[in-house]
Amino acid sequence: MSEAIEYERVGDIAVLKANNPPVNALGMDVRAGLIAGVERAEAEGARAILIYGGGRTYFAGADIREFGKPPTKPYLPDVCNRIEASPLLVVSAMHGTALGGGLEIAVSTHYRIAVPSARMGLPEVHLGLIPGATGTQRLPRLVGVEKSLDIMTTGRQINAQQALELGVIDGIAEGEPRDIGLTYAQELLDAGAPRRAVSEMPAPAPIDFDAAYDATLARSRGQISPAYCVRAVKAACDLPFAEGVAAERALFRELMETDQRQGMIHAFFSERAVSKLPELEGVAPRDVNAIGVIGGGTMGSGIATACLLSGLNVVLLEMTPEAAEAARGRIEGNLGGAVKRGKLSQDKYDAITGKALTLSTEYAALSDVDLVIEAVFEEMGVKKQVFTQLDAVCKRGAVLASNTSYLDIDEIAACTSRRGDVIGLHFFSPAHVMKLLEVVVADATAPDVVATGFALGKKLGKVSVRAGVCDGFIGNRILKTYRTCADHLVLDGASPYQIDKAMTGFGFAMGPFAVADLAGLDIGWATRKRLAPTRDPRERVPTYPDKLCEHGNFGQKTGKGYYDYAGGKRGGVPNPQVMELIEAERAELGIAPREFSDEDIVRRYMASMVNEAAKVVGEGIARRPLDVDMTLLFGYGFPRYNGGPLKWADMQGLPALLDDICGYAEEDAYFWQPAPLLEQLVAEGRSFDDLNKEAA
Ligand code: 3H9
Repeated sequence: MSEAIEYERVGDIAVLKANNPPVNALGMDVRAGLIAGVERAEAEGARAILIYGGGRTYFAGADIREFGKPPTKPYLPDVCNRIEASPLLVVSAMHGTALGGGLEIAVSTHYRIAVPSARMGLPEVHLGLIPGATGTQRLPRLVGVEKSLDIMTTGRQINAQQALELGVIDGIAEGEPRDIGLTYAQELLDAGAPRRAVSEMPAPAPIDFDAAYDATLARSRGQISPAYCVRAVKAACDLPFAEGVAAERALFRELMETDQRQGMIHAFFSERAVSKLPELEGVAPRDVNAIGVIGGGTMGSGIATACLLSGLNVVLLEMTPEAAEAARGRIEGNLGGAVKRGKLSQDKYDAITGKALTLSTEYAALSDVDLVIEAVFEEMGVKKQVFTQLDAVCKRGAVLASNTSYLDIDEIAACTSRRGDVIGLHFFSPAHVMKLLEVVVADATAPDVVATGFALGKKLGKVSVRAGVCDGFIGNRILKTYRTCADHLVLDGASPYQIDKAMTGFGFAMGPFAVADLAGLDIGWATRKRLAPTRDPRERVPTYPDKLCEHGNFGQKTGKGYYDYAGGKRGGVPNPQVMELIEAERAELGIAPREFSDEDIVRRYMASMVNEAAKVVGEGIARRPLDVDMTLLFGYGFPRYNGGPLKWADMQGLPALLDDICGYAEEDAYFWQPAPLLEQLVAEGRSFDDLNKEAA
């Protein structure tokens, strides 16, 4: 018998305990162990079988690490069917998270009981898949088509109470899973309860599947697996069980071959790998309980909100009592939003605003905080003043962090007497919502300060990425390059609207021009002015966006930018002045506009992003390609199903991308300088993912 499933006999009941930490994933040994356990129970004359998970959870799903490799027997759907086919009474006792294949095993057993904290779901869509172990055939028979489609197409988890109400489980009981399972199984035996097979239940009533398919496809912004769930569930209505299972298997296998599946599984593992850095092994973070935040604008208030929501005490420093009050208003507004969304109770809100938050106008108020984050105006002189003050008032060992989005942290650190304590913690706005945190490590930053940055990120529920110092770090540096590519496309003939459409077609939540309107066009304007004195004369920089700004059109906040937001239209309509300004600039520069297909636009835009990303990795600003991928995914709206720019590049094929870049360089050799790392990988026949694996 496999060690992944432990066998025990308690009276008439055979107990199968999963022993495959950390999450009892249904790898080959577990699958084989389940079948062997059922066979042994039958051979030994047991009357019932109890299945439960050792450690922290029931089965959390198929073993994702096996995906993409040749499947090995016994296959999970066969395991599910074998369990259900047993003449013995089979009971599941669930705790932790019964997800994907785990829930599919559970609904193949005849009765299910769970502890109150148990959660369950079919999250396969988040991996670019559908439930592929009979879940699309069994769950609709159990709870109906609409409810099961909701669970499958969203991948959301339900709690034990909801599962009970839906009929996914039969009971809830407090206690250890083994104990509640044994008690329940014995009760069922004593009551002479019948064996109950979901596959033998009548086929569920159909719905308008064509409409459901179209609606699901439209909702998923280019991701195909949710719509495949609809097709699989339709099979549950149309076909006998066994044929439905075959149809599900065919759809599952089809998805297994897609780039979307590869992209999403890359995202799953990278999201977890991103904060695992060899340099942090064995390095303990410093204790952080009280946080100082300097500056109470949108960013500072967002950072303060994130910290307060995670149970930290915050001292927020502003210049004047009025500004401090305004900051309090912003933070209370953010927290009030969390109460409305059900993320924060009124009691907690009262406690946070009453005690955990202090506002001050005196630096001395920061003398006792463990970590301070400055979020003041992006100007080196201002930052230096702030850090000089912090050096004077903060206690020894306090971490001094800057939220700058591009300034040199080494230079900021140099104005203190404690360079090792200085780090960049770059949040994304709104900081209490956005998941990304760039942890920017300067030359002298001490390892335990880096560890503290990552520990804080974890506490705040962020995806933290290590970045080195350069203008814009990982994310904004790459953004600047693909934005420039978009600007060049506009000068040469595309419209901002066509580019936005092409990039939302690729899967971005918004195109670059709509994003600029949201962020405020004055930001790019200020950056262009800042960089103008040192700009290389070969750089092509359009001037029409400056003209928009000169007329006070800063995007959404002024009602007009690339789009016109008059009439309260959320997405806005194209601002007619924009094309006039563009055409005038093209005429002035003597550019004859040419046609770009949406595909051309995507290809160039992505090539520029990949090329810059390869430079960022090659220069060590990002340690691994996956660090770039997670930055773009969690901070810049990159579609998860494309994995990240460098995973996407691998899937496209690096030689073809490099060829494209070299072709574009014939038009503009300055902008399209191929990244040395990209050239090297192509020459060696390797991929970005090879670099990820080498760094693991
Ligand atoms: C499926 O079931 C398909 C079937 O329908 C059909 C098949 C034919 N496999 O997240 P954590 C690892 S698809 C392998 O940090 P938490 C994870 O990488 C599957 N490994 O813990 C990490 O490793 P490391 C459907 C897995 O407490 C460690 O376990 N199921 C798997 O924050 C701890 O994970 C899912 O999609 C796995 N299935 O969260 C569930 N799951 O320490 C995916 C986790 O080396 N999993 N690992 O970095 C989750 O959502 C969360 O991991 C879970 C625990 C909620 C379970």
